[in-house]
Amino acid sequence: MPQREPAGALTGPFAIPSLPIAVVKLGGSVLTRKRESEKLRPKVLARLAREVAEVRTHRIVLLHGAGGFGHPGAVRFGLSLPPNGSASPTERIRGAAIVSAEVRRLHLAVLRALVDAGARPWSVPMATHAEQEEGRLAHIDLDPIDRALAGGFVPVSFGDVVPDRVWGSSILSADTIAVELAERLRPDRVVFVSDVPGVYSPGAAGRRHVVRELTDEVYSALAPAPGAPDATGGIRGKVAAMRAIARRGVNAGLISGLSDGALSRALRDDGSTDGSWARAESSS
Ligand code: IP8
Repeated sequence: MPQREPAGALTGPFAIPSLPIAVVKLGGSVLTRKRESEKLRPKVLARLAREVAEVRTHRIVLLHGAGGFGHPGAVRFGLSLPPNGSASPTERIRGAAIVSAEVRRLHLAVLRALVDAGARPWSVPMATHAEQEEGRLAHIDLDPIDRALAGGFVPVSFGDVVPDRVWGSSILSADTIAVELAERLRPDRVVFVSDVPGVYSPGAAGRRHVVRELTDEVYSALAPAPGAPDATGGIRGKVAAMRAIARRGVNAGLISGLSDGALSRALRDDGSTDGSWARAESSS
């Protein structure tokens, strides 16, 4: 599928080589200890930032999740749900402000790690470029991502609390941003970096194995996951996003960021040595 050139691409000495685009989402589960509030994994973050900085085959658009900096608060204040009687509007607004501030602490740590690794990150917070309606994306302006790419930066966005026309505010997952980017930028792959080596086969407790190919059948068989607080659907939500990306004609992979070099491998060649992949479907 032909890639779209960023609008307003620079010319002359600032012209950026037209490499293919890859969207990479660093999951909150790998950057943080998701069950504990606001606990970064600094060594993992530094290594993943290096793997991103060393990419020479693609222009990277980077996303990251909220992990322990966003999900516990989002669940506590019910920000993925309609406002209800249990929290007053003022409490919900205060909750949104707290979660928004905490997620930005993680975002700053990601930007710092990328700068330290020699990359050129450019922050694009979607709270000022997106709007939701009853927890679903209603509008997103991806021009700032285009402009950052055209300027030679690595645009970096993240799952966030965003304005909601009906609920006041709600949660926008970076997985949803990834689906929108697949549609808009036509990257040659979207790589989700997680704390697991792939999607485990549904129902195979005890002798779990990683499913290599993520089909609609695999998705249907996945049960909603218990465990760490997750405001945006956990592994099932991620597989839904990967299937949506594949339907847009783009390969989507899920790999482990705890395994040294797996991200670099996922960006090389056809990228599918590790993890689980939803294969691009030919779009008509
Ligand atoms: O971790 C969730 O984003 P995700 C954003 O990409 C918040 O699903 C604030 C919980």
